[in-house]
Formats: sequence, C-alpha cells, structure tokens
Amino acid sequence: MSDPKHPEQLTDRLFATERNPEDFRFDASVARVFPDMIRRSVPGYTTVIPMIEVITEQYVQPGTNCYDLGCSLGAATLAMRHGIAHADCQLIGVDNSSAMIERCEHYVALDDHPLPVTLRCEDILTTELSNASVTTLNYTLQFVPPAQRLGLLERVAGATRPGGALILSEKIRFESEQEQDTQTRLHHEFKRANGYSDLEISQKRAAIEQVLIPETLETHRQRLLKAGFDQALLWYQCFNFVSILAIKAE
Ligand code: GEK
Repeated sequence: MSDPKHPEQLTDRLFATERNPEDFRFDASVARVFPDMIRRSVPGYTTVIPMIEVITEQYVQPGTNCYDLGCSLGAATLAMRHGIAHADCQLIGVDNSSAMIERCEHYVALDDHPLPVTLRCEDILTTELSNASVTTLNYTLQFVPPAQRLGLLERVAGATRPGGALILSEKIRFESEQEQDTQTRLHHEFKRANGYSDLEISQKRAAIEQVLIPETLETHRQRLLKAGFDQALLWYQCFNFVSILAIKAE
C-alpha cells in the first residue's frame, strides 16, 4: 500500500503473514519499506533525526570529514548535511547493503542542500576514516558483532579531531530483569499503537534476535571512553532506545 504523499514509500507488511524463521537481512524488500519500518518500530526515531542536524551544527569543523556509518536511505546523512555550513567539508555515507545505497542516492538527489554527499557501499568495519569532526552511528553499531565494536569505536575516535563528536543511537538492554520486561513491553505497545499486529511483532523479534545484539547503557559508556572519547553523555532515551553523544576534548 502506498503513502499518497510519497508514492514510492511502501507500508511495512514484511512480517504480516506466517513465514519461515530466517535471519533478518537488509535486502531490497527491506529497503523498499524502510522509512515506514523504522519510523513505526524505533521509538524516538522521528525526534532523533532532526536533533542530529542540531548536534552536527555544534561540532562540525571547517575542512573536515563527516561520516554517517550505516546510512541506510540517508535520513541521518541528510540531517547532517543541513547542519554543515562549511562548503569545504566532505560528507560521507557508508552502508554495506547495495539495495540501501541505490535508494539512498535517489533521496540525496531529491534533497536541495548544495553540500556534495559521497556514498560508499562498504563495510563500516573497514571503510577508511580520517580527519573527522562529526560521525553518526544511528542504530547501526547494534548490528556489528559485539567483539568488533571496540575496534570500530577506536578507529572512529582515532580519526576524530579534538573537539569532534560521535552520535551513537542504539537499542539497549537493562541489567534489571524487571526493567528489561517493562521497557520491552512498552516498546511492543509502541509498535502495536503504530499498527503492527502481534504476529508481526513476534515474527520480527524472532528474525532480528540473532543479528541485533543490544548492550547496556553502561557498557556503551565505558567502551566509548576506552575507545578514546573524553565524555559520553546520554542526550535522549525513549523506552529501550537511546542516543549518546561522545565528545573528544579540545
Ligand atoms: C537511519 N542510520 O535511518 N557495514 C555497513 N553497514 C552496515 C553494517 C556494516 N558492517 N552492518 C549493518 N549495516 C539509519 C538507520 S539501520 C537500523 C540504520 C535499523 C547497515 C545496514 O545495511 C542498515 O542499512 C543499517 O546499517 C542499520 O538513521 O534498521 O534498525
């Protein structure tokens, strides 16, 4: 079913009928419904995106690179673009799903901001990073195997100039079983309120469980400091989804 205002954007019905359990992949069927899927599944997503513009504006430095790692269709990339007032900055979006990058090119072309955007269909674990002022990992680190997360964050911190920042948004888990249950229930209620059925919620949960590994807020904070950032601040939380601002001292 199309959204009449955006005929190219489809409603996410991927898990609406009974299907064989298999791991979730960012393929063409997901890319096609992605804007609808992420908005209806991630509490706070529609608030976090415009704030990425505000935060980028504060930390971007002239003559530097800005990265959006795991850019999907470029929502955060475009928010960063609108926060960058320096014409000599480079904005680079990276995603290893070719279906996402192809569609992202289209969204970047439709956006009217003059700053060029380079899109790379590459793995964020190996993509080249240097001379960075602002980097975004908007709900992407959660898909990186936990053992490789510190190495990636060390590369981001190592590439970041003094005074630069990383915006890290993630689904988290909680130490307390009681809080884990409550926040998970509220997340599922959010999805129900957005029109997902119980079958869709449970099938999506089963498909994503093996590929999206949430960690606690404390694990994220400690690792960001270990990786080379000097501060790691929680700036946003909605249920079990958070966004952290990690800053390198001047
Ligand atoms: C947004 N940031 O709209 N290398 C490159 N890309 C990867 C890797 C990897 N190793 N692992 C996962 N991805 C976006 C939303 S979605 C979040 C990000 C979600 C990519 C993957 O292909 C997908 O496009 C993205 O990370 C995660 O602000 O779907 O919950």
